[in-house]
Amino acid sequence: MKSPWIPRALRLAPALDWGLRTGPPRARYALLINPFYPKDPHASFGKHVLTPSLALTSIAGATPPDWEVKYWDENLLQGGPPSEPFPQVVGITVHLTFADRAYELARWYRERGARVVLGGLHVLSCPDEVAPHADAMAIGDGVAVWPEILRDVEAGALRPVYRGSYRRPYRDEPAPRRDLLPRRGFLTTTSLIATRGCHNRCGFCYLSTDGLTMPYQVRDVEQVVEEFRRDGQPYGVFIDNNLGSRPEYLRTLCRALRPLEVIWSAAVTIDVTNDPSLVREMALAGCTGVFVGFESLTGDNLVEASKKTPSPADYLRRVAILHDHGIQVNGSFVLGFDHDRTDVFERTVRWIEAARLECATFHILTPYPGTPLFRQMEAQGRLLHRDWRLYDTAHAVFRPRHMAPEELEAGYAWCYETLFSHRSIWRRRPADLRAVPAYLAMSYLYKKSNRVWHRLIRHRLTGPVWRPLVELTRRRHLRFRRRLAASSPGTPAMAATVVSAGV
Ligand code: B12
Ligand code: SF4
Repeated sequence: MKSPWIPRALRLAPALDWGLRTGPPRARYALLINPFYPKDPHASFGKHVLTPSLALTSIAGATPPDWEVKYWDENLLQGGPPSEPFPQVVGITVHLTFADRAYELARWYRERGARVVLGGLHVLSCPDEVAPHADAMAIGDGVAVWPEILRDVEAGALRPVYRGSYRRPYRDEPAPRRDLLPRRGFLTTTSLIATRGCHNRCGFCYLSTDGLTMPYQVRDVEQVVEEFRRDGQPYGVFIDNNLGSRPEYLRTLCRALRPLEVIWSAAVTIDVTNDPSLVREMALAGCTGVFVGFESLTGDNLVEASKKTPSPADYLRRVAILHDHGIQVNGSFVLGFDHDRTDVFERTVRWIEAARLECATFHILTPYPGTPLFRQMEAQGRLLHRDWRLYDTAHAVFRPRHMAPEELEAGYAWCYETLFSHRSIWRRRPADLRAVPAYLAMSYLYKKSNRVWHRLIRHRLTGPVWRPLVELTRRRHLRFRRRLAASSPGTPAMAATVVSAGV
């Protein structure tokens, strides 16, 4: 299969000028960097500027007031990393797929006199690999250790390793510094997080990484509502692993969000539909879309992955409950489990069309280092290599049970190509005709505009381009909510009259 088009700017990180002479480090100035990663040409390029990760803004929130802090995201395509003024400390977040780029940046800044601190998921799972590239590593919760790291830099007493515990009360953490983000650079800067951890422990998930203890905790709903309000955006995205882990908390949160008259989306597991009255609360509070990890339509795959979830046979009915409340569903599917054969691709896409999921994302099963899945694949001699750059869920990095790695990759590409086709977009249109124009606008901007995304990103047009659609959706949703509130619970509401942004 021919590889889809991808511009250079989304494939290669900006070159570093190794000959550049910089000024002396400015005391008490910290630069926080989200490194570049190559984008998957099969998926939407727009997804990377939907909403920012909270890793660095959370660290920034914990920065002592006498320190200056700046945020730099290489994926916003604004050129090479900043060097003027030159930072005393550079904090870099490291995931396995962009670890190489993080190390390159670390070397560049260290050679010029900055102290480099590396943190993030990859530091937790592979500390021995990361250690030589850092002056200090933050393992676990960075918010807990960042102020201490900066104080130690000031005192000239930086230690090589800092361990942050996730056991501290979550509500005590400062709010992330969203004000540091370029507002026009993202569809919305309001990434929110209300809960930490998850009631599941799926064997392939990063939450089951060795050494990661993340007890389930929630922030006070008032804190979350205040963060949403303060950012002043009409649309927010909850990046929690599973916002519905504790249904009663979600209900309380929804009631507190309702007066804001904003719209939002969140990741939940499908068991959020156990209680349709909770789905109704979500809709009344402005939820226009959910990201659901269905993972697989084959029950045996879910059992082997230790995912506690309703039976796939019941998924259609459950999706309809969300749709009946005007909530779009973006389904996430993992391909390449041990019970998957080559028919999995067509079966999954046809099911998505039958369920009329407005959007879906596909992931090739990827054994993240430190997880039970990684240990299993390693013990069975099925890992193909340890080139972390390809552990991006778009490449087969292990030998699947019932197909060749090439077949898995080709099937993955076919799934995206089919799902993003005009035909499939049309097949999945909302049942309510009034919602179709907005659905098509969103779908085409998100799925069919890969030729223009790098320009929108580079010229900081992401926010302005999405804004009218988001505002239109918010207004439609307010009307929808009024009708929903007037209808009695249990009546399928004005089925899918609303289209959510982006997800
Ligand atoms: C927002 C998000 C995105 C955004 C933005 C990504 C980005 N890199 O900017 C988008 C939608 C673009 C995205 C894309 C992808 N994502 Co993503 N994403 C997330 C999500 C939902 C939230 C991240 C977040 O803000 N967490 C909250 C912060 C506070 O936690 P944190 O990042 O762990 O940071 C803490 C510590 O690690 C530490 N820390 C982190 N960095 C630093 C730096 C310093 C200096 C210090 C001191 C400490 C420190 O302190 C922080 C506070 O405690 C997570 C799931 C999750 N809930 O975490 C997945 C997640 C990170 N994504 C994941 C994946 C697989 C992807 C994709 C590959 C999926 C795909 N096929 O498209 C792509 C590629 C992106 C890439 N290569 O990074 C996986 C990563 C798995 C792994 N082991 O690496 C996760 C964990 C989801 C999952 N359940 O599997 N993603
Ligand atoms: S339900 Fe999702 S977040 Fe929770 S453990 Fe499983 S994959 Fe991870």
